[in-house]
Amino acid sequence: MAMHPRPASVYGLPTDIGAAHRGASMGPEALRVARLVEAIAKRGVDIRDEGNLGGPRNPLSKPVDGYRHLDEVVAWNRAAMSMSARILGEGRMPIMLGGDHCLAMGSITAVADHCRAIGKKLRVLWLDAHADFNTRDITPSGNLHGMPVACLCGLGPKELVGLGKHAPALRPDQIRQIGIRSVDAGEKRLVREYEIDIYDMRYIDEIGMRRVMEEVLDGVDADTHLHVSFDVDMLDPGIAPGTGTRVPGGVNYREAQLMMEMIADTGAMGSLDLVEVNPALDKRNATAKLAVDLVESLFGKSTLMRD
Ligand SMILES: [Mn+2]
Repeated sequence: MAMHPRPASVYGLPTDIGAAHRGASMGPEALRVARLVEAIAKRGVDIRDEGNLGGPRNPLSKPVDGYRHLDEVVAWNRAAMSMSARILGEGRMPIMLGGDHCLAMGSITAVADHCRAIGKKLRVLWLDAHADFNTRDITPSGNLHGMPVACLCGLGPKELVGLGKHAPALRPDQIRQIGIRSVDAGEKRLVREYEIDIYDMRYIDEIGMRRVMEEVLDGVDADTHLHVSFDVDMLDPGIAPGTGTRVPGGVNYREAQLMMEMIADTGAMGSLDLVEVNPALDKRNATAKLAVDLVESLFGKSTLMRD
């Protein structure tokens, strides 16, 4: 497929409102310090930095009725949804810098509304160590960054399930999860019930990343909007230590590059989340730098000798 780099706009959500550890609130600056915007511009993309949005501070309170910080999470997600919707309305690609992964509810709801309005197919690639399919009844922690996929599929508090113009925002068959290796017991039952398409680490080990990505991208065409929701904890903690919920045995450097290159080859990426970079846990900004390196590949920089 021909590559036309589409214009893009970056914005940051400096909050860790849905997470157990503080620090993901520093993610947007860490990614800018690692020269994210310059790296994308170097790919020939017309890119703007819209700066950071504001929102309620993290009160560090206990869960109430199974949810921690629900009102604050709703406020941040409304901000994300409006900004992503505005950027999509300008014909540009929204790149949301988290922040923790609960913010993908807002960004993806905006994308889902946009695709419905213009009649495009939507596929969401959820790159993560975790399925993020918890609910109030099964969550071990009450942290909303473990619940965004469930909420997007209609399972969750009405304020989040009903963020956008259409609820639920997504059908389970629009989602592909890759890199998964930590799923809570109740969550396992739910993802089976909802038939979420999960490419876990064992499957990646067994059939290899190339075939995994061929399956993940099967059917993607010029009429498909690909949303990439990239939680850096998908990566092996040995190469990406700067994140709050590290799980051993993640995607390695070459596998990650191949994923990004194969996504770039489709020419269909229409929106991107970069979440869970936590500089307080990082080593000399290595995780943000690696994320930027992978984003360059998402925007078509090949590590091979083909171009
Ligand atoms: Mn996640």
